This record gives sequence, C-alpha cells and structure tokens, in this order.
Amino acid sequence: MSQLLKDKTALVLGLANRWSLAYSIARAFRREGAQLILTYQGERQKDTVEELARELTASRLISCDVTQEHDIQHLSEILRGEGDKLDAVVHSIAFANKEDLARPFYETSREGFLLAQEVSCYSLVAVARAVAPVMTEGGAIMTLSYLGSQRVMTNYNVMGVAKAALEASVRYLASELGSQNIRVNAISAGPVKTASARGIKDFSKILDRVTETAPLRRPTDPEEVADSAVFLASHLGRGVTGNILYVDSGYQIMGF
Ligand code: IMJ
Repeated sequence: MSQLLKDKTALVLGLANRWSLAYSIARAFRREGAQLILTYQGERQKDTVEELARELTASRLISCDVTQEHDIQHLSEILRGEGDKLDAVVHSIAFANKEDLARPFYETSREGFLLAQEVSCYSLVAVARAVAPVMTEGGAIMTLSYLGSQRVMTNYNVMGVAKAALEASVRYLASELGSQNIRVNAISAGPVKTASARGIKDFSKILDRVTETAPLRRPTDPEEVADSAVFLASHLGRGVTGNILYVDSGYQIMGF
C-alpha cells in the first residue's frame, strides 16, 4: 500500500453517518495511514459518530457545533493542548432551512439566508482561524462544494449563494495562508445520495441527467471524492491551492 498520508494527522468535520462524504474521506485518509481527529455536531449525533469513530480507529472525537464560537475555541484549545501538528482539515458542513430549498429563491428570509451563510460558509473561516496555528509544518484545508454555486440548479437556491461565498472564501483564505504553506481548496462533487441529498425533489432525475450527459457517463462515487481529498492532503497536491476541483464525472464542462 502507498500510505500517502503516513505520519499525517487529519481533522474531519461534518461526519454524520455512513453516507456522509466526510465518512468516505475519513476512511480513505485512514487507509493511507493518517491519524484521525473527528468532530460531531452535538449530543444528537454523538452515538452514531462514536460508533463510526471506533470503526475508523480515530484517535480523538470532539464535540463541535460550528455556529458556537465557544465550541470552535474549545476545538482550538484541544488541538493546541495535544502539542501535535495538524496536517489536513476537511470541512464538510452545510445547512439551510428545508423550506428555503423548496420555495423560490426570492422568498428567502433574511434569517434563512444568514443561517445558510453562517453554517455553510463562515464556519470554514472560523475553522481555518482555529486550525492554522497548529498546522506548523503547513498542510491542506479543504471543503466540499457543489456546481449550484456557479449555475442555477433547481431548488438549490440559498445553498447556491452560500457555496458561491464558500468558494470565494477558499480563494481569500488560500491567498492569506499560503505564506504558512497552508493550502486551501474545495472539491466540487457531483450529486451523491447523502443525508443532505435525501428528500430532494427529483434527485433521481438529476442523477439520470448526469449519467446521460457527463463525459464519464456515470454518477459520482463517494470514493472518487475521497481519493481526490487524499491527493489534496498529500505531498502530491503540494502545488495546488485556491482551486475548485470538480469531481463530477466531468459534468461541469458540458453545455447543451
Ligand atoms: C440540495 C438541494 C437542492 C438540490 C440539490 C441539493 N442537489 C444536490 C444537493 C441537486 C446534489 C445536495 N447538496 C449538494 C447540498 O449541498 C445539500 C445541502 C443541504 C441539504 C439539506 C437537506 C435537509 C435540510 N437542510 C439542508 N441543508 C443543506 O433540512
């Protein structure tokens, strides 16, 4: 085995269940020899994530709700206290009110708009600030995005706007953290059946469209997303920062 992440420690945020992209990424990181630090959102998630953490032989499990400054502070203190360097961080977190993913975008409330921005975009900035001091040998921060940031996708609405802000945040963070040899990128994944995609109207139609028109003529496999995350976290990705890497069977390049 190649062990691309041997001697590296990775923090993974956003693992909720086996369908989470964060889960596939954590598994691939472990396969490549990384030590894992996982976070979970709160008491409601604790039991599920605890079991997955055991299965993944994670070295630490920390409670962290990214909307709570106190939790981010706590995470930062634990990482500092470990006295260990951190090499990779995966941010796989997004949320919008369900109603805002179903009604016209122009009906988005101020509150719903700000919630989507806070959870799905600002959290990356807050996390980057918390982890940068322990990434003492440089490293890679990555987040997950979706094409709805660039194109109008039915019902994606307020999440599309949040992902656009997230992708812009990737560029500003990459610009500022580059001098510390910290790279910041996003993986824009094709549609995958995760808990976040469950209940989305016409999701199977969206998958059919990808299968028909994407150059690779198949849907995105979570393991393909995970292997790209390994690349970004590894020495192989050392020249890549500020990028949006499409892992989507090539769907993004196609016009009519
Ligand atoms: C989400 C909404 C509409 C269309 C969508 C999606 N398509 C895909 C997604 C085509 C692939 C999934 N996605 C990329 C997301 O970023 C999902 C974010 C999300 C999902 C939910 C569902 C449950 C809820 N809030 C959510 N917030 C964010 O209550």
